[in-house]
Amino acid sequence: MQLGKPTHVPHAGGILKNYINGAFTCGERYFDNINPVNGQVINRVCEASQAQVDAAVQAAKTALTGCWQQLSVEERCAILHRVADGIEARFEEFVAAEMADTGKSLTQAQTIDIPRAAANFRAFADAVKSQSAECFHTDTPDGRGALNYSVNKPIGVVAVIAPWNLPLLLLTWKLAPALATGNTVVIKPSEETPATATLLAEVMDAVGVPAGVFNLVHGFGDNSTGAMLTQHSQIDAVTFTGESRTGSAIMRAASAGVKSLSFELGGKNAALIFADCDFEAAVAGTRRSVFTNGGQVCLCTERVYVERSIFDRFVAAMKEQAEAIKIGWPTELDTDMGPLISHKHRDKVLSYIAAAKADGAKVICGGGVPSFGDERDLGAFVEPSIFTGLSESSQLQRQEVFGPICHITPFDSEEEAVALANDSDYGLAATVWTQDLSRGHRVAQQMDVGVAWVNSWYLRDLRTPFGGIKLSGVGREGGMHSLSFYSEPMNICIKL
Ligand code: NAD
Ligand code: 6OD
Repeated sequence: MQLGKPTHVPHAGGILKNYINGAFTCGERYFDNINPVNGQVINRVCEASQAQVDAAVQAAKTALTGCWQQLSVEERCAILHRVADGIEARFEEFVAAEMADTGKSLTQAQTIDIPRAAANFRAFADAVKSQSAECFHTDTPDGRGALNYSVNKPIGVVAVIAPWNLPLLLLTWKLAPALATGNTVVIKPSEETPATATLLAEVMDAVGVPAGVFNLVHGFGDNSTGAMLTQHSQIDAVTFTGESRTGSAIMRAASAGVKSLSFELGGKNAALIFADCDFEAAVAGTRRSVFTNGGQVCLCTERVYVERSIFDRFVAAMKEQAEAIKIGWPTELDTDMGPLISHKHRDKVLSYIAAAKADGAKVICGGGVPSFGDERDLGAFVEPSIFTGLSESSQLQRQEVFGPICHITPFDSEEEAVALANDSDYGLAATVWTQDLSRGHRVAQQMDVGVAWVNSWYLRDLRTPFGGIKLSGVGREGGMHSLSFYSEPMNICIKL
């Protein structure tokens, strides 16, 4: 992989098409794909019609038994490794497209987003080869017994609906295991980030993924391709990453067909900083967990709880760190943070800042919009912002903001810290900073979340269970958990 400044945004000034049954197709309606750095149109996107969604689903249905399931696991996995190779071969184009759509920094796109997309294909292509089946010997009255065993079958046609924050990473995190286990798919990327999904379709085409196995439809959620997929009678499962409210809407839409569902939803994640932590590591780790991707990662910390004896020192250190974050052109190697995804999202984040101020929050730093004196002033930037002084019932402490923001609150005991962290409608992730190993285990295990990190953040192993509780999700993916969601075990009983 080459690291450097990408110079060319693929399809700039052109059209991003749907990919249905092995062919790139336009349609009647188009929407603009906007660069959030300066508000300029990057390219136009074909919104798929109902007829195109139907065609995509039908193609997937036909390809399911027509070709994909006829391949051996080895053959399917070899194709998925070729997809990973194809992403790596066009690495710079993927990086440039992801940066243009999201405004995320070059460093992040090069070190997290695009490498993880290739890694997702490799991980699940390899994992599926070790998928286990069950086998039991069952006693029978005649004494001869029976052999019960299970075979893993694909669920069928899977709709993969993805968000905009880590577009290709999160799309492929669900797409790769769905394909590895023998399903065929119709994917719908976010309307905010259509580019890398389109490049992925080009890779699928180039490496010989059979027509109909992978289909891409562009569009919006409500009254558009998202809703068409979740309501479609021939879709067997919906795997979704996005807002908790959207998850509820999809659950309602999918209920008529009793479809299998896997949801990764929002978070309001806490960091617990104990006085016995490695102070410098805790500050650096919390800076990362709050501000990575402009706070637009579902795992980002928005609530920081700090033991009172180090509270003032910690707040001062975080202020220094936040003020040192370089906001600017995503293409520059020393840029830490680009804009938010859109002006609409920035308005939402600014409304939380206004509410926090109205609730009496003390602004430690940020709280506004930076000024550059150039075209970036037309972008969707927000300053890294830190607040203190709010009650736990304030809007900022209850609702997911999804921006470069945190609130810091002091605590006096371990019990209080655990209670504060768990007092949330969400339950996705938590971080615990302490050098007391026993406390690390003890506190982590008491967190009401799907994943707790001790002395780190977003350290991922793709074999581990990943998902949330409460409003943060339904089900688990990762390693065997993904294989299990995307397969239906069937029982075969042989009378001996
Ligand atoms: P979103 O829910 O607005 O949109 C996600 C996707 O769903 C998009 O493709 C959108 O077009 C589609 N969609 C919207 N309404 C739909 C409907 N009624 N039917 C079908 N599809 C519909 O989310 P977003 O704004 O793109 O992403 C940000 C949110 O995602 C945040 O809440 C964040 O926490 C969450 N998220 C969670 C995780 C996780 O792993 N838990 C990961 C990433 C993002
Ligand atoms: O790393 C992952 O596998 C994952 N699902 C991350 C989710 C990030 C949310 O924005």
